Amino acid sequence: MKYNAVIFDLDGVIVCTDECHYKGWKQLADDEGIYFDKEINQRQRGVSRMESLEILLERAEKEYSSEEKNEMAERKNNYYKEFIKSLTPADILPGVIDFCEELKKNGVKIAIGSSSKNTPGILKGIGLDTYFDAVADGNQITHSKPDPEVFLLAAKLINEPAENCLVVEDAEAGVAAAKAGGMDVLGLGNAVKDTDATYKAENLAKFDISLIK
Ligand code: B16
Ligand code: MG
Repeated sequence: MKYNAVIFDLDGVIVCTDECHYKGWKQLADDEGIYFDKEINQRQRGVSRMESLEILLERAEKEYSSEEKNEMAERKNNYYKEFIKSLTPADILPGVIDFCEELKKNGVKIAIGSSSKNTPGILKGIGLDTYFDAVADGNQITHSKPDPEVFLLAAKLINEPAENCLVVEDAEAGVAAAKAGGMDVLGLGNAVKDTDATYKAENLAKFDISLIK
C-alpha cells in the first residue's frame, strides 16, 4: 500500500454526529436569542468547542464574560451528550468497516485524529473503542485543527512519520491541518470541494481503494 497508516477524523468520517453538534449549538443560540444557521455551523466543523462558541458569538448582541462563555460551552456539551447517548454501531458511516478491514489485512495501521473531547464516549457508543491502533483526540491537544497537532500526535502514537500517513477528513479545517502536518488527505463529504485534498470521494463506500494500493 502507498501508506503505512491511515488517520481518521471522527465526526463526519466514522460517525455522523454533525447533526447532533448542530442541534446542540442551535439550542444554545435559541436560549440566548442569537441568530444561528447551518452555514455558520459549517465553520464550526473540526474546530474546538471554545472556538466553535466564538463563531456562534459573532452574531451576539452583547459581550459575554469568560465565566459565562465557559457555562455556555458546557451547556451546549450537555445538550450534545444527550443527543449522542443513543449512538449505536448502526450509526457507523457507509464503507468505514470494509475500508478499515482492507487496511488491516494489508498491514496498514489505523488511528483516530479528532478535535472532540467526546471521542472516547462516541467510540464506545458505536462499539469501536478498542478497534483502532491509536486514538488522538481533543483531550490530549492544546491546538485544534487547522493546527496539525492532533494528526502529528496520532502519527507519533503509531510510530509513523507524517509522510507515511494518509488522513481522512470531511472538514476544511481538518484538510488544512493534515496538509500543515505534511500528510496526504482523502477528502469526504464537504471536503470534496477542497482543492487541497489529494483524493476525493463522497464517502468511504465510494472510495476506490486501488488508488492507494
Ligand atoms: P467536542 P472532529 C470536531 O470533531 C467536530 O467536527 C467539531 O464540530 C467540534 O466542535 C469539535 O470536534 C469539538 O468537539 O465539543 O465534542 O469536544 O471532526 O475533529 O472529529
Ligand atoms: Mg469531521
